[in-house]
Amino acid sequence: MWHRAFTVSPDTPLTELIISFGANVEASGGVCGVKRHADARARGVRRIQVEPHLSVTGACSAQWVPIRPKTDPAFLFAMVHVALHEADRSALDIAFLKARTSSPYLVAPNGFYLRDKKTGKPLVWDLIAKKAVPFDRPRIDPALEGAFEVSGRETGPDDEFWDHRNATCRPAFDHLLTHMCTYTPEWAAAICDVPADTIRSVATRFLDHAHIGETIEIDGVTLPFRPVAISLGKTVNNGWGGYECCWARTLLACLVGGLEVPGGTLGTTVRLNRPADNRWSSVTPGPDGFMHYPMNPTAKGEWMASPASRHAHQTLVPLAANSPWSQALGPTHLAWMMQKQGLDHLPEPTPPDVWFVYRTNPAISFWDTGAVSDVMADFPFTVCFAYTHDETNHTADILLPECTDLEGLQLIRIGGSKYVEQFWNHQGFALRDPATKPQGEARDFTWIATQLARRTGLLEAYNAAINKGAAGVRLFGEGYDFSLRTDKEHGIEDIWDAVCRAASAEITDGADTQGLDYFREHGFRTRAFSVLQWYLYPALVEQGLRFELPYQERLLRIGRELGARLHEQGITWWDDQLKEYEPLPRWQDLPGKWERALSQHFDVSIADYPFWLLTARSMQYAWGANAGLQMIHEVADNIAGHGGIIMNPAAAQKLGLAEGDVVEVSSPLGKTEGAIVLRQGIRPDTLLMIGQFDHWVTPFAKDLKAPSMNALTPMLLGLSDATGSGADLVKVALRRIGPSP
Ligand SMILES: Nc1nc2c(c(=O)[nH]1)N[C@H]1C(S)=C(S)[C@@H](COP(=O)(O)OP(=O)(O)OC[C@H]3O[C@@H](n4cnc5c(=O)[nH]c(N)nc54)[C@H](O)[C@@H]3O)O[C@H]1N2
Ligand SMILES: Nc1nc2c(c(=O)[nH]1)N[C@H]1C(S)=C(S)[C@@H](COP(=O)(O)OP(=O)(O)OC[C@H]3O[C@@H](n4cnc5c(=O)[nH]c(N)nc54)[C@H](O)[C@@H]3O)O[C@H]1N2
Ligand SMILES: [Mo]
Repeated sequence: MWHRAFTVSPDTPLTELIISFGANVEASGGVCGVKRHADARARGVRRIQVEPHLSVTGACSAQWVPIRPKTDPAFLFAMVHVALHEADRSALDIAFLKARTSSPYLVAPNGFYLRDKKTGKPLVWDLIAKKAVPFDRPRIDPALEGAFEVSGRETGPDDEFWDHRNATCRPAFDHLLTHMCTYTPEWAAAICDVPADTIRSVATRFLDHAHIGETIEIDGVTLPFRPVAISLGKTVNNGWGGYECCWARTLLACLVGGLEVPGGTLGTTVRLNRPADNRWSSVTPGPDGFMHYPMNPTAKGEWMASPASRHAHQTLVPLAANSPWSQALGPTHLAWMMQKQGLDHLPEPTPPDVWFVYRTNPAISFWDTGAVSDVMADFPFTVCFAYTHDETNHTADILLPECTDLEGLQLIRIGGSKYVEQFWNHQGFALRDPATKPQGEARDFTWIATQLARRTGLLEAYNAAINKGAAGVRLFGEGYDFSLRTDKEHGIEDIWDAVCRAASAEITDGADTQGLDYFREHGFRTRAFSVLQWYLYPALVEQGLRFELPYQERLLRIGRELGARLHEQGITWWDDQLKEYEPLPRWQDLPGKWERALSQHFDVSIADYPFWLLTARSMQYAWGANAGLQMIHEVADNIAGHGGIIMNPAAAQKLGLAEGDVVEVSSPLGKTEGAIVLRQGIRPDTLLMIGQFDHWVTPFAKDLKAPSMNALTPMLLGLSDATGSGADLVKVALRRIGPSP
């Protein structure tokens, strides 16, 4: 829920209704996603696509709801309102709310849970004994609604506490009821530019399809069956508003008991809550009956005052945790911004002595690509792995020509429940075996890595890391050991042969140990993976754990602590972000937040920039990576939406613009140009540029003259939310500069 990325998926094979807020799965879901959704449609699933432009996903959905950009939280809050204040309580899964969420926990006067003085456990009001008892007391019936006179201890940030005697406290669920009271469909209609009836009917359908009380048998185990799910796309779950959307999406799932159960909303890849091999093993007990989450410390003396990364992710974002993945989270743009100007009370920024670049092209893909390119051009020493000339490796001191995917050797883990829309009945390994000889001087990545290790004197550590599993499989286990000798250099095939043997052993519990030859002959090797493991619910029940919804007490506490730590250090530039640490999020004027940030920073009148500019994935393009392939261009050209700036015909007519006209699109930051593509499937106040183009070096792609929003989208502290994320959208103006060529 908290880190807002793509680790959530509907249980597409079983669900009946998917409400998608800008999740463009028919373009972005990969082969599996597209197949799963096609199969689901054949089964009669209904998908409602809520987004400002009609994506290919919207085009093959049952309904398209053209919402105003960045107003999704209002729509979702109104759905919560309908569930709580318009529907009968029997539409909700009360048993799930009582046992699997924080709904019954009593909230004390300062906003933290009321706790048992002796054990520190949160208290609930037991309707049977008519008194407050610890949440985990057996055979109780905890109240969800009402106000109760209770005594106990409330624990705030930094070990602050308050003892209460006969204080009036209400359960978290009751606080939720009050909190959502004013967020009616009529209220949301004005914000989202969507009729109240449409919002109400989407909410009602969601409740109607939830099948409260029904069960389904999965691998011999009876589980709840709740075939409704909500998915969020990358412009919705990122940037300001992301917290509100993720909270409301996950809360709606909880209200109908549809979180981590068949048909409902599921997590996928484990990124932060280690170990990552299996979702069940990431479920361990944390405080107060909730799952453990490896929050970065915010307590006095434990908080990381001096950041270990250039974007200070552990310092600024407790939720980023500290797994190998965590560096990719947090406000990564701060690292680029600070190269130009440091931030008060953080260490003086320094450029990297050596910058390694692998499979990324930020000179095209990042925000404010002009500024990013300037910064990288100044780096003292840049090394790029490369298979083609591109805009980022253009500034490299050394290029290491690397095999493409068809030329290199690698054993890859497959199956299980890894990645969005990827849930399998099997798991195991597949071999990527060279289909052709490398071109020119290109070398296999394994060879390059081994040489770098040897020539830098890191060979022993490098081999030891491979033995420990750095190549994807640990080379030793019970009854087998294919560890490489650490003191010598190993060949590409020797390394992968050992990995293949360990993989065979891992998958057969040590019975088989065939190597590379086996995989060359068979291609892959798998074993059964129980569908039961798609769902966390059984693991939660077994350990008696809950989801911390609706009320985010932990977030409130760490937010206060983080604020205290930052202020002790004199840092006030993160104050806006600190406000996001609310136990129950409130609506804030998000479109206005963008408009204010842009007009203040660039000192412009935002009325001069009347359009929202958005972006969307193209199924044919893998980011900007294959934009250099003629064949991809040919295929993409057959799909509507490519090659220009998507605009609504009515809006174009007002400006005297026609299909194919070349226009200049300018934001307060910068300009680009392209041809107008007229489509009814976009709001009149919105423009869209598909993908990430603007190439000026990459062969072939540079001749496409396809526009990108990235030169127009600024990196602004004010547009970074508390997790450091931002969204790909900006306000722009249009000016005709020529007729269609
Ligand atoms: N306009 C716009 N910009 C966006 C987005 C958007 O929707 N619109 N989306 C954003 C998002 S969510 C993301 S994740 C980023 C992604 O942006 P990036 O991470 O920059 O991804 P790519 O453009 O795919 O860059 C991959 C680079 O790796 C190279 N490459 C590919 N395969 C290999 C290989 O086997 N070996 C080597 N050595 N190199 C290889 C390719 O040539 C390419 O230059 O873009 C962001 N930027
Ligand atoms: N073929 C292919 N697949 C990919 C990728 C790829 O490059 N190529 N990249 C992968 C990666 S890294 C990522 S991050 C994912 C991204 O996958 P998605 O999250 O599906 O992202 P997009 O396709 O960019 O989705 C953009 C959609 O969001 C809508 N949108 C924009 N702003 C708003 C808003 O304010 N509210 C609402 N409701 N909708 C809005 C747009 O109309 C558009 O339809 O795709 C992954 N899959
Ligand atoms: Mo992404």
